[in-house]
Amino acid sequence: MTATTNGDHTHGPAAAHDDTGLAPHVHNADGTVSTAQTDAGGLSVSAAGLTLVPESTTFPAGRGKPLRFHVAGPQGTAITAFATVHEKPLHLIVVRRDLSGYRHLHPTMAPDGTWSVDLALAGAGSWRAYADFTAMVGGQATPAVLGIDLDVPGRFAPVPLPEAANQATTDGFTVDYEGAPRVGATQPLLVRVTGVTGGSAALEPYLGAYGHLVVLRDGDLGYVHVHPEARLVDGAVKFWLAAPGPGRYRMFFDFKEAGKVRTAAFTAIIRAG
Ligand SMILES: [Cu+2]
Repeated sequence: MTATTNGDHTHGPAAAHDDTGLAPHVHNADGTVSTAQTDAGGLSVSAAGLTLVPESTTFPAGRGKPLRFHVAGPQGTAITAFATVHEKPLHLIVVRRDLSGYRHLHPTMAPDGTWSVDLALAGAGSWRAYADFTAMVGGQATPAVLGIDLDVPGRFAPVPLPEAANQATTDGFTVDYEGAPRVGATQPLLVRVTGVTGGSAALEPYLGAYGHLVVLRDGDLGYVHVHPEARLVDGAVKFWLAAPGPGRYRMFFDFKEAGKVRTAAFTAIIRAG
C-alpha cells in the first residue's frame, strides 16, 4: 500500500481547507504519517499572489478600535470572494509577539472586500495578526495564511513563555492533552476538557469540530496548520499535527461549552529527530 487517506484520517466537512494545508503524506505501518513538507505559515504579508493590506496598524492599549484590511489579489484589487472554511470565510488570530494575549476573531466583510472587526489589544508591544482564509481567485480556491504586525505604543513588559505542560486551566476548566508532536511526521493529539465539577465538559460544536487548535512557534511566530477531526474520539477532541521544525511552541485550544468559547494554552517543546 502506498499513500492513502483512510477512514482513521478524516478531515470532516471542511475537507477543502484541511487538504490544502496538508502536504503530500504517507501513512506508515506504525500508524504515524510522514509528510514531505510542513512549512510554517503566517510569516509573510504576501504569498500565493495575495497580499494583506491593513488600513491602520497602530492600536491603543486596552481600548477597542476597528481593525480594517483587505486581501489584494494579483492585480492589486481587493478580493471579494472567499470560501467558507471551518464555518467562516476568514479567521483572524491575534497574539502579542511574546505569545501572550491570544485572540481568535471572525471579521465581517463589506461588499467591496474590506474586512473589519473591533480589536482591543491588552498591552503595549508588537502584536502579530494572521488572516487564515481561502480566497477565490479566477475561480481557483487559493488558501493562505498572511501575517502583519500591529503596534501598541507604551511601556512593554514581555511575558516569559510558560513552562511546557500537558495540562492547562481556564475559567475553572481543566484541559489535558495527550500525544507527542514530532518534526515532519503528523501525529495525533487528543485534547480532553474537564468541567468545574470534575466530569467531562459538555463540549459543543465550534467551527465545524469540537475544538479549534492554533499552534505558533516561539522565535518567529510561524503558524502551524492543524487538522481537526469532526467528531469526538473517546470523549476527546482529536487533531493531527506535524511540527515544521524543532523548537518551543505555544498551542492555543479553543472550545465551546454552554455557548461560551474559552481558550486553553500549552507550551510544547519539540525536539529534533
Ligand atoms: Cu476562526
